[in-house]
Amino acid sequence: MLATLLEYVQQNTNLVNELFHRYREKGKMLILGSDMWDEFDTFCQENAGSGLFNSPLGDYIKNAQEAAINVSWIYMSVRPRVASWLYLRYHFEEKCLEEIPVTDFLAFKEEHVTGNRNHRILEIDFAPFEREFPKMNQTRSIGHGVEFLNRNFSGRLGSDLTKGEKWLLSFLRLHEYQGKQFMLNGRITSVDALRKALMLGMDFLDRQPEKAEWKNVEIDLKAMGFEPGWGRTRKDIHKTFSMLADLLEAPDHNNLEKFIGRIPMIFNIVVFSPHGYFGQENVLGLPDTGGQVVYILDQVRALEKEMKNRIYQQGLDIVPQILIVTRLIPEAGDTSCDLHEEQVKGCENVRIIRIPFRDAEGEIVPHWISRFEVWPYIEEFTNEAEQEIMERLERTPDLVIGNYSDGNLAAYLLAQRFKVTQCTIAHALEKTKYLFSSLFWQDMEEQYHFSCQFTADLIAMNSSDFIITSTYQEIAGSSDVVGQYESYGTFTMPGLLRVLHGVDVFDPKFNIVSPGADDQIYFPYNDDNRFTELNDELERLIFGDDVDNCRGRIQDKEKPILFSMARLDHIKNLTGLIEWYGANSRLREIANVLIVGGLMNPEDSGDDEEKGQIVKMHDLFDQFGLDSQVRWLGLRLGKSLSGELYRFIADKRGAFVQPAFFEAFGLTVIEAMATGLPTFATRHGGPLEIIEDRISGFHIDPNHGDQAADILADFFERCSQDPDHWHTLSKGALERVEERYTWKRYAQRLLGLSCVYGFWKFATNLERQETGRYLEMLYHLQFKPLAEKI
Ligand code: UDP
Ligand code: LCN
Repeated sequence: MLATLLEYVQQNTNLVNELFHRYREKGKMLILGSDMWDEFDTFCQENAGSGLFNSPLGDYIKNAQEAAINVSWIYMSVRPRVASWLYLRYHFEEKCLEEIPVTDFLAFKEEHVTGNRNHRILEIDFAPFEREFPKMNQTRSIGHGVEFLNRNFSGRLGSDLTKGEKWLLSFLRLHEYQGKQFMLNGRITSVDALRKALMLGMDFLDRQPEKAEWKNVEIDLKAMGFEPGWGRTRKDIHKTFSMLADLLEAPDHNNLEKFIGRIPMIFNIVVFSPHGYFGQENVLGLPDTGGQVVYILDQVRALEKEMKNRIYQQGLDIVPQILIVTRLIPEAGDTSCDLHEEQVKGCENVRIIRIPFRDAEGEIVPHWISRFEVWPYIEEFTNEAEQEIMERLERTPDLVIGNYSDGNLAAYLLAQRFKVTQCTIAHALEKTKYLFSSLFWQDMEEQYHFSCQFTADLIAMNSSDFIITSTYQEIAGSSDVVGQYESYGTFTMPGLLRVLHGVDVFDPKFNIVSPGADDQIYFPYNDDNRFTELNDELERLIFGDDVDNCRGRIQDKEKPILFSMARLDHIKNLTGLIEWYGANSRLREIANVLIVGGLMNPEDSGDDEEKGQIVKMHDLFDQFGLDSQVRWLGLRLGKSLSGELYRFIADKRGAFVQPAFFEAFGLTVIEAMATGLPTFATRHGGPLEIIEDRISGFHIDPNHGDQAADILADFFERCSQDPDHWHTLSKGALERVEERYTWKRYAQRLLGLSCVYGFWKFATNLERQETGRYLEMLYHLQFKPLAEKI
């Protein structure tokens, strides 16, 4: 408790002052929480017996996130618990510690960067708009927004039955498709009439033959006021009637969610994913092109299947449609990104629509551009998309899903125009990937344009009706790591804006809906239906000498293989893995390495970061003499080949390593695990949650490569003595994926959420108008001028 801390500081003035002086003596303007803790630890050892280590101050320093220091003051931010923050300052001469408002903390940090005391800056604060809005308050509820919302909403229905029932009634009248009315017709004009009609309807259905379907009872039910959409079979229609009758009698949150989930609402979906190369083949591994593409293609397949299933059960004959809207790149190399339209394989009615980026003169931008540079193009791109969407769907979509910061901004623009439900998916928020990305944004502006990106993120997060995340940590981190969304709660970009309440992780719009791995491709290594026809090709790629774009020739084919596959970005740290391996003789003795990613020649790459990694990789091969133990393939493998590759490595009792400095989620991690390959993955980001350490894989720390290499060496040494060890980990990985990461569950949940949040949007739209207006200003007055500057 804060009072205990303040009391402790008062009673131990000298000791505390000495400690804070130590921080000042470090001579840094900003100190990270981890460095504060290390210094504190040393100080406590020097002052053994002072009791400081276990004191209230110790608790706060342990949870300190950062400190800013000048000659007189030290200002600190502390995160005592997940998603809970407080700000303190200490005066060196007056020796007093006090709590301060967040604005003061941010202003103090700004002063460090700008050097001036003018604290007048645009302050962004969404809190006043949310005052009336229900919020969760338990950290374990974070990411389970829909459950909370349903409880809250059924409470509202219960407390003001007349109003709630009227909402339901008018909501049920909304649904139609191409002029065909669903659920209710004009005969039912009041809630009482609805109640009576439901009774009559159920009595009538009870008298119908077991096998009766909607078409057999349609005429009678229509006469009572019902239209299609209640169900295909007699049983289903009866069930939906009874659910509504129960709701009208006594609202209950489980029942509400189930009932709303049965209403036919989602027939057409638009999915935005503008940046990178969005294609079905030959794109994975290209710059800015990785998991997001895989995720969306698997997502739409699963969604179409589930939509068809639901529509069928609702008794309707509508063919659902999904449009993926991405960027058209005329200079598309050997990809199909120069095609205007493509059918998605394995789907009936899912298309990729490509819209070009146009410069200020309206000319099409011909080449790939980095995801950090897309901002000036998004508005026009969305305008053109709007026309294309209307031409194809001939109506507004029922749901717009945004992906990554640019796609989410496009989704905001379109959903706002069409007044439809908006879903946000971040995939990977850049803010936490780069140290001090907001405080020192100006130093990174030329390369990253975070001024645009973080503003766009704030707009999308606050405009969307619901946000889907792959893990809990993506929202609120863990006890010692700040969540990706949480980092948008409070931050400052000196000279640009100061965010007091940017996004609230307790907002019920957050829902964890984890993706899966395509089970047609990533299935267990001991399955009967292996792609055996690919064996020779894999043998050649891994061991052969007639392969283009590769380096290294593995000599000892009997050793297990340590496999990693990623884009050759700095953050993926493939070069780090090679360095750990090169320097660890135990590991080199017991295993070989296979790397898939990137290109062989830096000149072939158009991406500076990739070029740097290619050069570094070659240097490491030379430095450690790795050519007989490491194979590096600078190739883009097709999906089937990469699926079979994981299994090939598993056959040889190898393992998969994901060594990234940070990984938002990590599809390769669940792909590897789904094939039964023991997996070692970074503890920074999603894999920390995906893997249970030493049960379904291993956590490794990319900042302590020597330890990571030892963990790997220990594993292989133990497996060579006890082969069961490998099997235990393999089984653990398979079970984990089966239990948590499947696309079927994903699609069911996403569609359920779309219905509930659609209802919620309908019921509370008026309450959210102010936020909408505020966002519009943020977009036009802040975002657009910044984007135009790029
Ligand atoms: N991938 C691939 N070839 C490559 C690199 C990646 O097929 O050279 C695939 C990989 O199988 C996975 C996706 O691209 O499906 C990468 O997703 P992940 O979430 O691991 O990382 P991201 O690239 O999105 O950061
Ligand atoms: C982007 C990333 O960086 C990965 O961590 C995710 O797995 C991928 O998107 C899919 O969401």
